[in-house]
Amino acid sequence: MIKFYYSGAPNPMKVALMLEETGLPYEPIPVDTRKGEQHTPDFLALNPNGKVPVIIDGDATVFDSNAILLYLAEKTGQFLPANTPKLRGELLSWLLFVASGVGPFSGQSVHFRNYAPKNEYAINRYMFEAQRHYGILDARLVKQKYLVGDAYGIVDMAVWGWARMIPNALDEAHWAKFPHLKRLVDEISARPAAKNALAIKDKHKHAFKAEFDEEARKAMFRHQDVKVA
Ligand SMILES: N[C@@H](CCC(=O)N[C@@H](CS)C(=O)NCC(=O)O)C(=O)O
Repeated sequence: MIKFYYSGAPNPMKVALMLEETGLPYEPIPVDTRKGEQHTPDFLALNPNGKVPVIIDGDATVFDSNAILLYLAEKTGQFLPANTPKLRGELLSWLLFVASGVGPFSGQSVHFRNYAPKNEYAINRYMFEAQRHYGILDARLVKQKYLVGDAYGIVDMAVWGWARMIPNALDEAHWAKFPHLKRLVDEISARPAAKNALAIKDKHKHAFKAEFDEEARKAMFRHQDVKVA
């Protein structure tokens, strides 16, 4: 049974989607990042980066959401394009584009728009970059139904994790700029696996802290208490 360390945030949710899509048996284990559970020695032994998601599968411990997607796809042989050099190249390029661009810029955009002291320069930079990345995905989806190959796969799942949060990273009105991406996100959100992924915490009665109070800020924004610059 795979152990799945998770919260309801975008990166764990894309892995939840993949676990549900594959039908692999898994045990979800809540990590309440607003209470600082990601910084305990036991959790850091699984992921020294102190973030969710993580999975344990037998003697394999895998952290970082896109690595986990690829691991599970290779384990099951599902949600991967045909194993040709052309499609393998596209898979790696687009998966890492999501990992290194879409996720981090969206995350910083959410942070500066919603949590940081108001800084117009930072807000504009991260919204610009998030919007630019989503525009690249949208342009690709004009030409093809899914991001890699001709079938739904792990890159689509990786994008779903973040793109469904576009109203947070940009704002609701920005959806109008990405009609093809919206079509993909809506299609995935309608799948039973996506509904099950988003319902894990209710199904298992996992109560995550709802308030974003001082404890949560200290757990998640540790730079506030450390002078680096
Ligand atoms: N590159 C990592 C990023 C993971 C990440 O940022 N996870 C967030 C939730 S989406 C988290 O654990 N935040 C808690 C914290 O930063 O303290 C991945 O893709 O898994």
